[in-house]
Amino acid sequence: MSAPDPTLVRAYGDTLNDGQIMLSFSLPVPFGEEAKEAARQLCRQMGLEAPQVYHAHDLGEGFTHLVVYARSPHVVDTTQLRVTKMEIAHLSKDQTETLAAQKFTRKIRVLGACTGDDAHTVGIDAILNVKGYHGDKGLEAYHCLSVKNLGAQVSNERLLGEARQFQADVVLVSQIVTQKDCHRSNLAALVDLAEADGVRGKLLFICGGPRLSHQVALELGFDAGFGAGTLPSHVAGFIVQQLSAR
Ligand code: B12
Repeated sequence: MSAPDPTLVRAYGDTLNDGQIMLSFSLPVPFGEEAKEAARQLCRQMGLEAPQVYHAHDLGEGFTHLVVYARSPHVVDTTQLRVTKMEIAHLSKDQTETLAAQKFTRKIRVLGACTGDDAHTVGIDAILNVKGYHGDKGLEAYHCLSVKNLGAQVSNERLLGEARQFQADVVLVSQIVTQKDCHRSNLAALVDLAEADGVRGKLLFICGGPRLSHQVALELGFDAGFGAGTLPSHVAGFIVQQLSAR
């Protein structure tokens, strides 16, 4: 097989450069042939070729869930991509502890919460709880960190109030639900509130969630953002390196 051309990258389905992609979506159309044809027409309007409905499922109440396989004729030149990435080394727990011992005489105080209406605590717990995630110990296991986890559905006002009381150095915010972009508005509102309270520059603000990236976090006024698959050691290493540099 010849090497892929990085200037002409297409989606890969069965063979290199076949442009095949799979889409999953729901339509407010009752389950049946009309729903499948509506899905195919939508795909053609998106510029996709030869759409095939691989799966259709009756969601009830006049809705259908569909999975469509289709060919995209478009290409991406990956040599021209400019992506904002975290320019920081990934340290092991021991390396982070050693750096912190050299740089700080007290524990770094980390306050975490899942904010707004969001009740998904598994992500923030994976980062903070001592047991951690994927065999990687959580921030509570670090000697250099003192951690407080406020849990779910914490308002921005309460989070900043608790940050003041706890004398936090770092605020960790989890946003899992992204319906109607509520994660963006909620995170932006926290930054506005922190600025109004005069604490934005004094604390390290970090957000995370499966549909967040470092780039989006910076756009929203945060210091960093972590996405799906983040390990606690990524976050601990970032915190200690970032605060050491300040
Ligand atoms: C478990 C679950 C629930 C549980 C949550 C229990 C709990 N205590 O957390 C329950 C049943 C309560 C629930 C409820 C709902 N859920 Co739900 N839920 C899920 C599910 C299946 C798994 C989420 C999870 O635990 N992932 C595992 C963790 C480890 O991964 P993670 O969250 O991505 O976290 C990692 C990273 O993102 C990152 N990270 C996360 N936070 C942070 C924070 C910081 C600071 C950092 C550094 C890193 C970081 O690190 C973590 C480790 O790597 C997802 C689907 C899915 N497969 O993701 C839907 C999902 C998130 N839920 C969804 C929805 C819609 C809901 C409801 C609205 C359903 C309803 N109609 O009632 C409610 C909302 C309740 C509310 N008010 O929030 C949607 C969200 C869609 C969207 N785009 O917004 C999803 C995606 C399902 C779907 N496909 O539709 N849910």
